[in-house]
Amino acid sequence: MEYEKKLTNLALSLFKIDAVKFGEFMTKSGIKTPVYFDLRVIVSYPEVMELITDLLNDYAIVDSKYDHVCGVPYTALPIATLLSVKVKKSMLMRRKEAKAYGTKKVIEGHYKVGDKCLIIEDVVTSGSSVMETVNDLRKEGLKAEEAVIILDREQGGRQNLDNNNVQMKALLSMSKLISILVDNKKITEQMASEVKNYLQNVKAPAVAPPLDRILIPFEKRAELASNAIAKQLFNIMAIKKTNLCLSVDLTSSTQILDLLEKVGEHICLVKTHIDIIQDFSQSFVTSLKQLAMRFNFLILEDRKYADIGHTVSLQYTQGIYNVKDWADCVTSHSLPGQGILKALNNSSNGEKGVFLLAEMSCEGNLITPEYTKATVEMAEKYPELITGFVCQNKNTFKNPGLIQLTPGVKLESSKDDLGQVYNTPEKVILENGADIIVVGRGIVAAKNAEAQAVIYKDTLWRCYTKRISGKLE
Ligand code: 5BU
Repeated sequence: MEYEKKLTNLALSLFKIDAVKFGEFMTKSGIKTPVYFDLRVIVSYPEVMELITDLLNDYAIVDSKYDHVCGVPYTALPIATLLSVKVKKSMLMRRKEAKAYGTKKVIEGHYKVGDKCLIIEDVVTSGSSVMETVNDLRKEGLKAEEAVIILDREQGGRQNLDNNNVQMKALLSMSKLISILVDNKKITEQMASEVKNYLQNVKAPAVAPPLDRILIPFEKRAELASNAIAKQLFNIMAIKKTNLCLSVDLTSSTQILDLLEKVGEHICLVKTHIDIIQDFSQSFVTSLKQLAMRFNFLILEDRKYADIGHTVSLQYTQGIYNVKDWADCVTSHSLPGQGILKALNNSSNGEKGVFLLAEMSCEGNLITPEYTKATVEMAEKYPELITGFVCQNKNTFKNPGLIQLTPGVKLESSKDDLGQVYNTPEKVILENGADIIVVGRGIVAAKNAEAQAVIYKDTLWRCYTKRISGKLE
C-alpha cells in the first residue's frame, strides 16, 4: 500500500474507532472545542496499532539516526514497544514518578551518556508532554532532538518543540485529517470549517524553554545573580565583550604590572597567586587596583583557602597580604565544610565574592563526583557570597546567576609535565559550559603576550556567542 493510501486508511480508522470525534467538547483548560482526540482506545484495535507502527517505520523515521526509542507515557508506550521490536532498536521507558524505593530511576533501560533517543507520542497540542519526557532524558545525558507523532493538532506544538531544539515529524496534521474525512464524506464541509476556525483562534500556550544557563546571555544572567561580584563580572563581560581571565603567574611585580598595562583592555578578570611574588609591596597593590579601575576588570586571588573558619578569616583579612583589602574575589576549597564559607561571609559584608572549587583541571586529582555535588549544595546556603564555581563540567551546577570559571585552557589541547591538562576554548565553552576562561602560560609565556591575549579573547568570545545562539552543531 502506498503512503497516501495508508494515511487515508489511518484517518478513516481513527474516525471509525472513535479515537477522533467531532461535535462540542470541553478541553482540560475549559475551552470549547469542535474536535476531540482520544487515542488511548487504539490498544483495542491491533490492526490500527499495526498500521501506525508500519507508517512510523516506513516513512516517518527512515532518516532518523537514533539508538533508542522512548514513548511519552502512557498512550504512546505500546506504540514505542511495537516500533522498537520492529526496527530492532532498544526501548527506554520513562516513569512519570521516580520510584520511591530501590533504584529511584526515572528512565528504565540500558543506555550510555550521549546516546540518541527518538521520542514517540500520539497527539501534540502544546508539546508540553513531549518536553517532560525530553527533559528527563536530557537530565540523564541522552540526546533527544526528534519526536515522531501520530497527530499534530496544529496549535503551536511544533513551534514550541522547535524552540526547545526538538524537531517534530507528524504522520497526520489536523488539516490533513480533516481533508481526508471531508473527501470521504465522514464529516461535512461546515464541520471542517468550524474546526479550521477553531484552530486559527485557539493556540496552545507557549512552553517556556527551561532556563539553561549556558544559553542565557551574560547581561541577562547579571540580573539573576545574588552575589555583587558575579553581577559586576557578568556586566563587565557583556560590555567589554571578553570572558578571558588572565592568570598572571609571574614572580615580579613589575612584570605583572607591565603585562596588565598591555592586556588590561582585553580581560574581564585577573587572577593572582599573591604568595609567589618576590617583591610584594603595598605600592604593587595600589597600582594593581588602579589598573583594574582604569581597564574595568576585577581581581581574583587564587588563594584556595582550605583551613578551619577561624584561621581562614585571619588569612583573608590579616598578614602582609591582607587579601580582603584588594581582591574582589577569592577561591576557596569546600573541604573543611560550612565553617570556611561562614568565615568568608562574615568578613565580606556582601561586597566580595568566592569561587568555590568544585573540580580541578589536573589529572589524578582526588575530587569525586560526590564531593563536587556536596560542594554545590554547600554553596546554595551562601547565595550572597558565592560568585560561582571553579569547575570543568556544564552539569556541575544549574543556577544561571553563578559563574563557571574554568582553568586548564590553551588553543591546542595538551598537557604540561606536572599534571596540568589543557582543553581548547571550543571544548570548554561549547561542550563543558565554561563562562570565564582562565589562561596563564598560554598568554604569559607567549613572545607577544598582547597579541596572544587578543587571539584568546576573540576565540573565547566567538565560542560564547555561538553557544548562546543555541546552534551548537
Ligand atoms: P596555566 O598556565 O594556564 O596552566 O595556568 C592555570 C592557572 O589556573 C594556574 O594559576 C593554576 O593555579 C590555576 N588552576 C588550574 O590550573 N587548575 C585548577 O583546577 C585550578 C586552578 Br582550581
